[in-house]
Amino acid sequence: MFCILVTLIICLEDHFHVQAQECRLIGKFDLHGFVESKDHELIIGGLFPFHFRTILSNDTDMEEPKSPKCEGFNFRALRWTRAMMFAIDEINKRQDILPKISLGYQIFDTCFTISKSVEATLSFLTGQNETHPNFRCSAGAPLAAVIGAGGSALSIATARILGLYYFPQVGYASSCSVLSDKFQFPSFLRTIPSDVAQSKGFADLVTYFGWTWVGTIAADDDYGKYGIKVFKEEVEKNGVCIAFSETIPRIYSKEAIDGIVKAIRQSTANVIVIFSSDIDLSPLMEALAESNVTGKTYIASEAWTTSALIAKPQYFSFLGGTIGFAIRRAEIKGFEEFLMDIHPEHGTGTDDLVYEFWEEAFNCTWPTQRAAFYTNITIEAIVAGRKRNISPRLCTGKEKLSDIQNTYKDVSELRITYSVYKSVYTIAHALHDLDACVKGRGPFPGNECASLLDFEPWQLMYYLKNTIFQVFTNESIKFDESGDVDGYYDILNWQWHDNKSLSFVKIGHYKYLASKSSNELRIDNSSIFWNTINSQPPLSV
Ligand code: TCR
Repeated sequence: MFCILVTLIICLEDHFHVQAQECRLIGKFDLHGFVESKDHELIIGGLFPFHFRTILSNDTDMEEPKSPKCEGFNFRALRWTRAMMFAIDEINKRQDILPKISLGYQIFDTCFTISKSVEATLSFLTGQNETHPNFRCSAGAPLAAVIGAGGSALSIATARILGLYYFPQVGYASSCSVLSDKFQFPSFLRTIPSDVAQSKGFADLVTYFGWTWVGTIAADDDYGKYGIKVFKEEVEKNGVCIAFSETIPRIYSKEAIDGIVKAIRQSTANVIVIFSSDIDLSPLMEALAESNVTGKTYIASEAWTTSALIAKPQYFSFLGGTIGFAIRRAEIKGFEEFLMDIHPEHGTGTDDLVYEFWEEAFNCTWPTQRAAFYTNITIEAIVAGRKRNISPRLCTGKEKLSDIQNTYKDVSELRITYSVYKSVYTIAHALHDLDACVKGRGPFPGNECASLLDFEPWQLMYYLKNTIFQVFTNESIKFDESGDVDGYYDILNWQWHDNKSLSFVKIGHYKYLASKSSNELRIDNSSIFWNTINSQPPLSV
């Protein structure tokens, strides 16, 4: 992009007889992603964390820096991505939304890191790779809007760039309260409620049970820090005191984790509020499992309430009885079949994510990728640019998804997945409204309309902000002036059945309407499982 810009500036400058400078390409992105834009008229961009982290490399100043590779396959994110594809498919088949055009997608892996998300955003805007659409030059399919980027820290970084162009971005999981600030993030909307609602809900919950002495733990990112900040402000109004306030480090540190375990053990507070993503939280849970700290009740923020990374049987002795907030859930008809219809050899052939999925899910190695590493039991190697452990077993391609348990195909708690689905529909409805504009009665200067295949990003923004629609659940979706939806949460309680399985039992709900400043907490006390000696609500005073 810079190169093109510089060239343009040079042209202009030349015109004014200023001396031209030379321009050259610096650095190259290395993005993991895929695109399905053939024969489509408009593209929707997507950002998903297919991997949990980037691999730390010891870069030196002696060679050209490279974009890091990623590791740790995230099955849940693949399910979210498939929800985006599913929704696009559905819209393309429907006659009542955008009947005249078909949508495609372009999706990148954020690896749960800011740097990768920013790389991908720049790619969206510049279309650096030839096969990628470039919304600035309308050859090929233009990019209409972007969905993502997962965690708030990533969305904040990408929204700052997209905001410069007023380029529409719809978040499906970024709930941090700062994203409501339209001075900073003018082109950001989301289908997940702002955490202001959740933090207020936690405060109401704590007050409801009469707890006045609680501990807090936050992930070291915008989500954790702002979530706990608002929670503290709210509870302090009600006279609740904070017993301790810990932060989970971003980069694993045994001392820091042990310090948190110690704080939990030594504190007399029996109720602990944790605002963190499941990924950041898992080392702490691992340490708690080893330390035998019991008798505490945890309040879970939405990001780990139903996570398979945390809701493990081996954690139940100390995590049973957890109470968590969860965003709306839906059963999406046809989605399970769509999820099951995945195979490395049935795709476009270029999509190594599906190969990686298959290898991770079945703990085998795809023959063509493995060839060079035939003999060792597990060797760390670079396979298709990825550093990972290689299984000695070869995949046959005949493995059956129906034979295994896997987070990817688990459709029992479609919440963020449903939010992704709604994000796609938000964009489709806005595009549809844009197209329905009646000539001479449009909202733009001179009563102009925008044209579906050649609009400016801000023109779509207008329609996004004003769109109101219903999805199959009869949920009605509309955005307030901050780009936020109403806050609604199911309140779930972790219960154990027959010593075998864990279930998330709905024990109530919380509603918060920012516009009306109204909130409603409903709890059915009798259905709660408390992990205390007398099975009564814990005392934390
Ligand atoms: N908001 C978090 C990220 C997040 C998440 C999740 C990540 C949410 N829910 C579920 C993984 C799974 C809620 C944020 O950073 O804003």
